[in-house]
Amino acid sequence: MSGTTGGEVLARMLQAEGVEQVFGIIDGTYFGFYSALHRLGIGIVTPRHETSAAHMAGAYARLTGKLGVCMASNGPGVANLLPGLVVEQAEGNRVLAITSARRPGIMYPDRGGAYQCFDQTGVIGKLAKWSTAVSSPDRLPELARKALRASFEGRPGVVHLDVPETIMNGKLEREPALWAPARSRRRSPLEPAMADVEEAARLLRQASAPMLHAGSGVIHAQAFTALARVAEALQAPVTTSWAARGVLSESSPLAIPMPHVELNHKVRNDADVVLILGSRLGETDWWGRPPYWRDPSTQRAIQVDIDGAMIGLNRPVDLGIEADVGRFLTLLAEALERTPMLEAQRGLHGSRIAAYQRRIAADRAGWDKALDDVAVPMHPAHIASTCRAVFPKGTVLVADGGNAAIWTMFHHLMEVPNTLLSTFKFGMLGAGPAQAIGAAVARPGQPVCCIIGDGAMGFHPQEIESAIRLGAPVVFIVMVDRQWGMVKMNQQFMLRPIKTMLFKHLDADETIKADLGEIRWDDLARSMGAHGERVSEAAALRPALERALASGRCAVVHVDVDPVKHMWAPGLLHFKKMHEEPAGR
Ligand SMILES: Cc1ncc(C[n+]2csc(CCOP(=O)(O)OP(=O)(O)O)c2C)c(N)n1
Ligand SMILES: [Mg+2]
Repeated sequence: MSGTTGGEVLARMLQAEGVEQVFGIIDGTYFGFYSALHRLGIGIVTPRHETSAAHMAGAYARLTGKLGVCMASNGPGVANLLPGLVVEQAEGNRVLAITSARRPGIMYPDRGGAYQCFDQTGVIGKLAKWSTAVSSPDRLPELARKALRASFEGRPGVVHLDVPETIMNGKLEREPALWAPARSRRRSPLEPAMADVEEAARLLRQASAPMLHAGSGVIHAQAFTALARVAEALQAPVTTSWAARGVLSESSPLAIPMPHVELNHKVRNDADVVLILGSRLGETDWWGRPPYWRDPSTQRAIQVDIDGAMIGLNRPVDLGIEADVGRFLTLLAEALERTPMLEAQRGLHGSRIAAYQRRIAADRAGWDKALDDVAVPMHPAHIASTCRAVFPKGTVLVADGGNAAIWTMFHHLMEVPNTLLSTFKFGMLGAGPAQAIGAAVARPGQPVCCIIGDGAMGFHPQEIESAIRLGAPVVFIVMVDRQWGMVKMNQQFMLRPIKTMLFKHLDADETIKADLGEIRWDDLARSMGAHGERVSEAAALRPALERALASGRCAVVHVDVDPVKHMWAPGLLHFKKMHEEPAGR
């Protein structure tokens, strides 16, 4: 007997990977694991629902570039973990889920009637990148190495290792040989071929209207500086996926913020050469297809992705490059900077950029007219605008909820890269509180701002107590319209479109189950030890937020918004269109 439990082996392997935090709820079935984490000085961050553990790990991974590890116990714990894993896989965050399982002899396959038991790898295997059950103590290090490799290879996502309670808590026969991470994985990032970098530089330089499109891959590669260098050298506009907003600071004249949806369509149609970076061009990028993007026959596409399976997935490419986006951008920047652009070309690009900037300013002026509305209850446009004035630059913002998230997106400006969290691919109401706490763990000592709908906040309000217990200074701003606002708006158009257009809303008895009762979020917050505020007037919002921030602890600001104005969020027609198959091929 070695005296070492399987759980301890796993904990040591995570320590060797540099894991500093694990998110999850404790259970006897993996005491061997979490007690070893504790002994080794690895933080255990405990939410009050397993799905929160997955979201915390995902947010932490996205903000730090590290591995996000979550854990859950067999049966109910894993069942509760599932929605979080589905979302984190869709969002593409690097999450390793470690779960306990019942003893091997009764679980795979289920003997019938086993307690707290279901086909965990069967279910998670369907939704994750990789999922395997450890079949014997001897194979634990090998399978854990495979899980770690899967975590770091290809598009980030969810990887799952299922470990029977008997292995988690039982002593191993022999002390296992643990390999350092670099002994079973590549050491350096995937380099692009220089010939491809030079070809990309040539195509982009010769373009009359080059553009860059960045997805979350740029965030995972933390390639913000290299991206800015390339955009600058080419004087090329940069569009992004919703999730990658701000990879180029939106204070740059080259940034085309996503809320300017029509302008995004225009830029994507003007461009004759497009460099696609760490993006699949999925549905929220309008599939890279006409009429939202120029026809591929007249627009050349260079696509760079860490995952070869993403290349040419939704739009054909002229030059596909499987490489680390950060390394590619650095080499491309060097190539472009070696031969500076001719003045005449710079002038041409400059006038195109200036025209885009005028459009951005005009859109913004239009949206900001709403800020003149000081009626009570508040116009929802005030909230994100006031947050920008109150929170320090670079504060992580979490946007959750239907129209609450839309209003937030249109009135926020992403000045610092990688400071925005939401579930842009999945639109998962209620992920925000856990993401916000994960962000606070990732950026200790910094406040986090979470703007959330009253429907969404109702999914996981218990995490206010987690924020208090963990000392996470999250300020939750709950937009209270007492309805499932986004869905109600859609419903009104389905039921009585003309009346909706004429009167802006239907009568109370004309909609179906779209209304909610009131929860006093400020009172609820106080009951858990958080700071609470309630505001209905625009002028009172700023001082309330300042008090919330100054409290230095978790705070909840209940903001009453006008329910009708709240329903008329900007850009709704674009999102409706986005759900339809684009006309062009
Ligand atoms: C978990 C989950 N359930 C259901 C939906 C469908 N849905 C999308 S928006 C929405 C209404 C959101 O209401 P609320 O959070 O109050 O935000 P509001 O639109 O009122 O600002 C619903 C139910 C969803 N996106 N996620
Ligand atoms: Mg609502």
